Amino acid sequence: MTVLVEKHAGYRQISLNRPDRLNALNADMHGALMAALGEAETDRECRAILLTGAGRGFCAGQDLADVQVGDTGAPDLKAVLERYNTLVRTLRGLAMPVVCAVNGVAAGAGANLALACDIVLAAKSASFIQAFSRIGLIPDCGGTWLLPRLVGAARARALAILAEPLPAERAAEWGLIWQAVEDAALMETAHKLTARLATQATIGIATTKRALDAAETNTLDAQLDLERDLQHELGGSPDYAEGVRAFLEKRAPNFTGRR
Ligand code: LHQ
Repeated sequence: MTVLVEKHAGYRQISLNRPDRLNALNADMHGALMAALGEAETDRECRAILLTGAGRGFCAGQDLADVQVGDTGAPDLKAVLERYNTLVRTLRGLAMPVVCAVNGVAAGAGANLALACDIVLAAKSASFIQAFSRIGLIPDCGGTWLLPRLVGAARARALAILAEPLPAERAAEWGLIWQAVEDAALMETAHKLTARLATQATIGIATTKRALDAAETNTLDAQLDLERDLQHELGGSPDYAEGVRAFLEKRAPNFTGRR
């Protein structure tokens, strides 16, 4: 099984599982990961996802043995990239928060899949490598879009061109990720965070994700209108009513995450 799924109360842990290849992605893993995300989305009890890797690495990107340049001519990278693009769009568009626990090296597409998640934690021994330039490619999986937005133009360029490993602690200092955590504490921290998110106002969080992504291309004017409209929608949600009631009654809210 190239992807493992564990069900927890309110959320699912999805683990990339080709540890002897540092969880490099092949066609089978793509299919399994898409299926796991699809199943999580249709499970009404699932309100958050925790993505991580089995073994010592998070994900070494594309399995390069799968896209070798052989006697039959150049491989069809367009077709391969279509699969990645679908994966990134799906991850980004999930109507629930996605926590990524980067347990070891995250290289190439593996790094950018992690960065496409909503909240990224990394073990202090982990590192992020925009490995693409080492093999004559550009950062894909949204890397050229995400990197400058997360760390600014100067750092994005150097990361993309130099392909040097960026240690987790520096990644956190630079704002590439949310937090670097002691190795031994990574999974416990990630589980606690995901379990907490699974009890929150899921539709509100999903809408926040949508609004933040839309802001990347909107003017302030357009964004103000969008915020007004989305807030209006949320104003009719059971979780908003419960949140306000709980505040006024000085108790913890009991969100359902449902429309
Ligand atoms: C691997 C891989 C790997 C196969 C480690 N493939 N076996 C999209 C579309 C189309 C085309 C191409 O690309 C893309 C997007 C991309 O992701 S491009 C970037 C692809 N990834 C890379 O270039 C990273 C390649 N890996 C590495 O540079 C190193 O493995 C890193 C720096 C990640 C880790 O280094 P080490 O900790 O020293 O581990 P290692 O290199 O010894 O790897 C362990 C094993 O895993 C090893 O196999 P072996 O049989 O010798 O034990 C590697 O060959 C294998 N492996 N990455 N991407």
